[in-house]
Amino acid sequence: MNKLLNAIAIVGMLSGSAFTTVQAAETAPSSAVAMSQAEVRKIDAANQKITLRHGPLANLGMPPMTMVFSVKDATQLDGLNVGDKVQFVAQQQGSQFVATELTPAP
Ligand SMILES: [Cu+2]
Repeated sequence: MNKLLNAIAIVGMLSGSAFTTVQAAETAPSSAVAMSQAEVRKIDAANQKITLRHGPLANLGMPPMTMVFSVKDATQLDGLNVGDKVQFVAQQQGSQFVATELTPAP
């Protein structure tokens, strides 16, 4: 009886640690590079802004919507047109949202 209980306890510990390892492996890469999908609605190169209809932003906990993002450099908007499908990383900096890694969707 004791041997059986020990065996169950060991299995429990093993599966518990395996679960923890899987959780850690899944969390690390997705938070490092969270690419989001979007469609270009408006481009304002003079003000370094782009309006995107974006999908869910997992890293910001934001549902799909249309909103304005800033870009660090107007050259990130070069070659983009209204209606283009793009991917980007959404970042919140204070009260404004910044689109980085902005590239046409593959
Ligand atoms: Cu949004």
